[in-house]
Amino acid sequence: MTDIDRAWWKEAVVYQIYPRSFKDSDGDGMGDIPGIIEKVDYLADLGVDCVWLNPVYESPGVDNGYDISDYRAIMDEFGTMADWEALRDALHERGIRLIMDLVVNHTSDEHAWFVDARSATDSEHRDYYWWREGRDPEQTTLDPDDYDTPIGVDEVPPNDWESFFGGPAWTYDDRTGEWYLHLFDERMPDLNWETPSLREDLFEMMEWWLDHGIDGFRMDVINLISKPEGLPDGEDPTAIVNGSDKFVNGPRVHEYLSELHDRVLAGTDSMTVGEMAELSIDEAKHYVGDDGDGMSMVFTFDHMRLDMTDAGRWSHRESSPRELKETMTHWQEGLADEGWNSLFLNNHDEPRQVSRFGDVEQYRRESAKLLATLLHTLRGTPYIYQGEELGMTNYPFESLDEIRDVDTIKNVRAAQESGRLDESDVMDLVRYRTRDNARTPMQWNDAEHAGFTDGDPWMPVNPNKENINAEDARDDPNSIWHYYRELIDLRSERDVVVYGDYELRLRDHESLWVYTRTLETDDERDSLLVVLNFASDETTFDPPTDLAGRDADVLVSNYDTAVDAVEATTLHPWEARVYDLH
Ligand code: TEU
Repeated sequence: MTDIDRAWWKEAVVYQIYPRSFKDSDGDGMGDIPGIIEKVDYLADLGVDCVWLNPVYESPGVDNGYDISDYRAIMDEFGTMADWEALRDALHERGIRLIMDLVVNHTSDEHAWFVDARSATDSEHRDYYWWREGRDPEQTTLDPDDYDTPIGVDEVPPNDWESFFGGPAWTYDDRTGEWYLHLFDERMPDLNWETPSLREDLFEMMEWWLDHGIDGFRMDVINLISKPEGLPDGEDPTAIVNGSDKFVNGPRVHEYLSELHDRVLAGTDSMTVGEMAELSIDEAKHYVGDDGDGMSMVFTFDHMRLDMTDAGRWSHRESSPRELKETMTHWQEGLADEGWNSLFLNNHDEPRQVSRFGDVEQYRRESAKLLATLLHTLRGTPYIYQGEELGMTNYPFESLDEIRDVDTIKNVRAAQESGRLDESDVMDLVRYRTRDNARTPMQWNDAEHAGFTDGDPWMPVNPNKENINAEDARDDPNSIWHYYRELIDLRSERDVVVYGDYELRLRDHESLWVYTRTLETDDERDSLLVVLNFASDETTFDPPTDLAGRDADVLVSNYDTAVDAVEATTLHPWEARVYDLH
């Protein structure tokens, strides 16, 4: 018997919008907020419950909006505050909530705080950021030639940390002769959460957005906000970037986030999802568990690292469906009793899921549907990244000139300079990995520029818009789009999809992923069986003995299937079945 601990954000399906690439309304080639408003009925038809909007704040656009110069203003290219309010209302009128991206590990270097901070060592906002004197190279193992300092400055940075975008995490600023910290681009300085007035300013900014009627926050790299005392050099040579063993889940992170929760979120019905690279289950519970910081759920990335070697993101190894099953099961089991998972296989930072985990060559439609079945029947909140519901694929990039993403450009340059990448494999890796795969324009129809814009799109449109686009998908009852609708409907009809326990079956099978979801309440026991054939070949499914022969019918499948019991069968390539167990 279970008391269901209900929450709207557990029951919701979230749709992620990357505004730059969703819909352009004014022909400048870049998506905008009025463009999103044109498409709110599309979202309502799909049946999603919540939109997560990637950053739309004022920004010079070094990292497509993750470099914010004013938290309380909308970027000109995206529209005005009045447009944003109209979007909020259009969504709310259709029963769709809205969560905003919260980027508070860093700002843009054009933010007024940083402009003031860098003006003098005793400026009012100096301590909103991390400033340190450089070190004498003689006293370190660092080579001064690796750093960009003016002639006459013979210094190396305060420590050896590296930026996620490649190169050092420190930049020398000749106005005051000190270095500032940036875990991402040098134009994205890290905020110093140790400064109480900074925290106060950030909390007020969050309240301001809640007062504007938003329903929660997606918290960007939120487990990086606390840096350790003394800013020590990294010690772990296998760390994802040098120093991450020191600044990920730093010493005061829970203190800050509890304060944020008590001060801003407590008593509101808003949701928070924390983006957290490098997280163990025990650590996750400190954020989302019963005695945690009150965060609703976490985005974790173990399953996004399976196809990398120890060399990190700019490497590639083949990973197997079984590894994916084991990794995601580890999180399903780990947060079974406390905490809550978010379910995703792609987002604006990752390649397209069907290209990465499915078979785009032979079984694009079938494998896209199988991946959808997985995400919508595991325990947790499913996220749909724009275009995923169409089975959009990676883009056939041919040269680095086509790449816009600062992360790809800088990391590739750094890897080439250090000799880690030879020219022959650069483009293979870029095509496979670049974040720009996710950022090509949404494919609305088969017209020029896929109906995304009347102007020149800021990123090229995938030529497969001819047969992968929203208009065709909506006309075809057998499309991936309609299949997503079915899964979303199933979630809203059956509590077991949201709240049921997950139990993995046939654990050792190489290509079948089989699990039950079971919900016991006072008056009933509801069970589903999910069977997924992660292979481009037919595969025999022998049900576990306790389920064999059980009366059942198939609720959702990507092939035509009618059964009245769970029986041994040969599954088609990428076949997915959700059985209703009677
Ligand atoms: O991403 C954080 C992050 O660490 C990665 O997912 C990132 O894309 C990659 O590791 C870079 O090396 C978040 C945002 O989602 C991303 O778009 C931003 O670029 C980044 O933070 C900085 O704000």
